[in-house]
Amino acid sequence: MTRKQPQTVLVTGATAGFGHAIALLLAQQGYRVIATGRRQERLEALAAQAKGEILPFKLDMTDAAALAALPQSLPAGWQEVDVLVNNAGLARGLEKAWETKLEDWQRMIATNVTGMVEITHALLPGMVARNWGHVVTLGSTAGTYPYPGSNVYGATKAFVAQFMRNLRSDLLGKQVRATTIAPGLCGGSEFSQVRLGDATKAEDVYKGTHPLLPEDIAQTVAWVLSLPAHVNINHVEMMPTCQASAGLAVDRT
Ligand code: NDP
Ligand code: 8X3
Repeated sequence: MTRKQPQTVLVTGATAGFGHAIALLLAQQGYRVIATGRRQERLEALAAQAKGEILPFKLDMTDAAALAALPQSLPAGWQEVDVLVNNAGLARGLEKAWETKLEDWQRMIATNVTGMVEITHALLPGMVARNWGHVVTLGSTAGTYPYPGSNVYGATKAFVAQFMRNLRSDLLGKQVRATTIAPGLCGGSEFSQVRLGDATKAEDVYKGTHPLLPEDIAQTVAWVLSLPAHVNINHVEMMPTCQASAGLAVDRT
């Protein structure tokens, strides 16, 4: 199977962190990139900065009507999306389950689960009809390894991992690939600031560590896309060398 060139990629959450780095790298590599997010001015700045073609397209992942209107709402010439990078997402809070705000749980589910499946539902039929495509979704080590305060965030990422495995099952026999990328500790993005709502606390998360960086995630996305069309990377779990699973906890009180 020969690739159509250039490929059109839609990246969600391209205004910051991973999505920003993914959009820049893919544009530099010759992909036509549709960069989405809520902060329009950031999308414009990204397009201006890119060494390649980036279309800024404002999109709120909690706006079901806007997601359902895809791909027809994209400008002419941009409606055949070959690659969807489901990156937009967030964590809110690190409290124990009974101390959390319900609205934080609702927002994580609305963005990481509902928005992600709705945009996939909108774009996947075109890929299948053209028999060409790739869906790459950002999971997390939090979807596999439990930790205190992860409660709903980790559960949304477990949903991502299983949804993507199930997509692979449905896509058997189609030239449409499905990949989860599940990173661990990653700095250089707004993730901890959004989660904790406090710049100092967010900085402390990475103190004394050498975390993954958004560019590492971007390179991983570029790698899974670049492989020959018959190769599907199902799931990539990645951590910095300063991080590892530390076993089960025991209460000795
Ligand atoms: P950032 O906070 O830096 O970026 C998140 C992006 O998601 C922003 O561009 C933001 O855009 C977008 N976003 C959030 N809510 C919405 C919404 N309602 N509609 C549209 N866009 C939205 O986080 P990261 O880059 O670190 O995280 C990216 C993904 O990677 C997330 O899914 C996260 O869960 C996952 N991840 C992060 C890890 C980390 O340690 N950083 C590790 C493992 C996974 P805007 O606000 O402009 O709308
Ligand atoms: C982000 C990684 O460990 O903060 O998904 O949950 S973690």
